[in-house]
Amino acid sequence: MADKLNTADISKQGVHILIVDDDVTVRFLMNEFMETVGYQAYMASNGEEALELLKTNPVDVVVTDIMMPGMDGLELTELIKLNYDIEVIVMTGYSGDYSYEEVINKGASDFVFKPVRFEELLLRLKRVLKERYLKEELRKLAITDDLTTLFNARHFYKQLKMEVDRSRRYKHILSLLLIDIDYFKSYNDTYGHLAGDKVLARIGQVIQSSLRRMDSAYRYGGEEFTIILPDTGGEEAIKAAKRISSAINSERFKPVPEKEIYITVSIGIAEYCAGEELEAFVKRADKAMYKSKEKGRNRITL
Ligand code: GH3
Ligand code: MG
Ligand code: MG
Ligand code: MG
Repeated sequence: MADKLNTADISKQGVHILIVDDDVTVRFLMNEFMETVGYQAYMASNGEEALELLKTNPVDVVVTDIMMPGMDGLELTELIKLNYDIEVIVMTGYSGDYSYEEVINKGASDFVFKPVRFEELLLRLKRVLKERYLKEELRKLAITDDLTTLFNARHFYKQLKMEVDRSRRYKHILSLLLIDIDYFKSYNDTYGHLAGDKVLARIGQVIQSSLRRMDSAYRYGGEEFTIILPDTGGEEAIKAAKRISSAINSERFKPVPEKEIYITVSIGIAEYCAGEELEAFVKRADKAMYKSKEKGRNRITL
């Protein structure tokens, strides 16, 4: 973790800062400072211009003046926090017109007094960037399955709900794959749980690399995986299932030096039916998967 933080700190080309101030001198001095430090900087002379810039540019942190003609820094902060995942640092005068509390309540991560001491701003910026990085890591951790690095089951239900809603609203087709490893208990019993874990991890990678760009894969349970296939009907889903199944089949595992083992999977497919409940949709994929088991395993059932 510590290593990664340092790397994040060092790779400054990746950091994009937007400076918003109606004072042209402040704007240009700040811009020069950011570029000296190694950050990529953009400039805007008011809130409206800043919002326009944000529409087309990737920005990590906005450093905004508070007193500006038109939209003030507080309103800008509020709008940014409402619409983007961007951090805001507010620059305020000593006049006392705005309080620290007000600034933070609008969603700003920090504030600095004007005239700005660059060393102080840099320290605050670094802290905000570090928190942003940690927040992102935490978000990823919460949706990732450790062993396979696929998404986890919690994220599966969230994404499936989103796709089902989208499918209902726009009448898009949608398919779901449920994949279960065949005779996995006997693999564990013969070669041990750790060897089994290695298989799961590799199968996770194989599944991930067999996906099309819009598809997403999840570890649904112990040795069960799901794949959401947006804009995909049953027949297309069969093709995807065949591709994944044969990619898994061609892997060779060596739990002990003298053995080479291949793994098969049973797959169930369901195409979303208009009006169907989420649970019923998943259940149909599960039923189809059990049909594949009944028919002798290493099968695909729609
Ligand atoms: P089937 O062909 O009917 O699917 O047989 P199976 O043995 O694969 O199925 P079953 O549902 O009876 O057992 C699943 C097994 O998967 C149980 C357990 O040994 C194994 N398993 C589940 N989660 C994990 C895991 O995280 N790591 C390892 N190594 N094994 C797991
Ligand atoms: Mg001003
Ligand atoms: Mg199972
Ligand atoms: Mg199984």
